[in-house]
Amino acid sequence: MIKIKKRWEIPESEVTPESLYRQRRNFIKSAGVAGGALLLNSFAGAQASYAVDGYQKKSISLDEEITAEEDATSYNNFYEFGTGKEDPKENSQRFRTDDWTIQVGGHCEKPGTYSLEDLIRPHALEERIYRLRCVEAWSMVIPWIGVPLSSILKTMQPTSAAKYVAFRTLHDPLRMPGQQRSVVPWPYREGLTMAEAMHPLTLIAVGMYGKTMPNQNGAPIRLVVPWKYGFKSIKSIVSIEFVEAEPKTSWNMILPDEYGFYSNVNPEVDHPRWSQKKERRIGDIFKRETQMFNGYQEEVADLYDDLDLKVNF
Ligand SMILES: Nc1nc2c(c(=O)[nH]1)N[C@H]1C(S)=C(S)[C@@H](COP(=O)(O)O)O[C@H]1N2
Ligand SMILES: [Mo]
Repeated sequence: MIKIKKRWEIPESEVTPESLYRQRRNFIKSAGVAGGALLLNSFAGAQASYAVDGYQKKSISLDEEITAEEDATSYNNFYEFGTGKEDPKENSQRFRTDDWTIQVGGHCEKPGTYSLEDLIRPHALEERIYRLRCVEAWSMVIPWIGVPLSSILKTMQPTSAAKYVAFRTLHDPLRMPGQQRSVVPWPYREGLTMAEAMHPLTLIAVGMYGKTMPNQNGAPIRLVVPWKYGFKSIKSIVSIEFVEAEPKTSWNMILPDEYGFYSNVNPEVDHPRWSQKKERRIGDIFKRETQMFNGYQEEVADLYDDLDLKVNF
């Protein structure tokens, strides 16, 4: 069988060597309690999030600078922890993600309650450097660590009745103080068509910048759909459901004229209140042109061959 190399694959030589990450693990272990932050990445004890430990680097060659980690972890949208850009970092630090489980249901052969370990461990972790383009016309370039959503969904054996995948975030106003106000009909929900969910670019992320996912970025497990506006990349997922009809999505429920189900990055379709032609890369002064499908046109355009993207915005 001839394996066609995808644009986002890079040579095997860049795979984190086994010995290197073993060393790193030993270092982390010996760092002990003093290395509080590092301990997040260790396997020891009840883990607060998924331990990122060795991964293969794959990315579409982006000749763009990676956004400063400090920016990507302190300028966030995560309304469960407040609506200001700096709120999620400030308000999520005590959020505990121990014993996280994900409910899988709907049209599949393997429904049930999955622990984070059960869900992720069977798959190889990959690093993917993706652009993330917020509907608010700013963007970042982030090295995510995760697993293609398709690998995970396949193990759940969706049936032919599954046409869409619906996702939900945790709803727990005591742990997520932003949910004490009804800015969003909680829980936050998102959805993809089956074809979008199974697309090789669609990632379930458990880490970024070589580390376990920070709380403010959607710990312990979030979606990353790089060709869609950022709000499709739902954080802190607790439910995955295979459904027949197009699922309700939070932003479409709030403002249906402004946010459609598809929400593909599209410089030709303006938001009713602002243009989508340009974006500001966080860290830059000047704006840059927004690219169709956020630059992933070559990979994803065929998913939408039969759709009018002005109607299905
Ligand atoms: N549960 C949940 N997921 C969410 C959001 C949210 O408010 N709640 N905000 C979305 C928006 S608008 C964007 S742009 C991205 C931001 O991800 P980042 O903070 O990691 O950059 O998360 C998305 N996922
Ligand atoms: Mo966003």
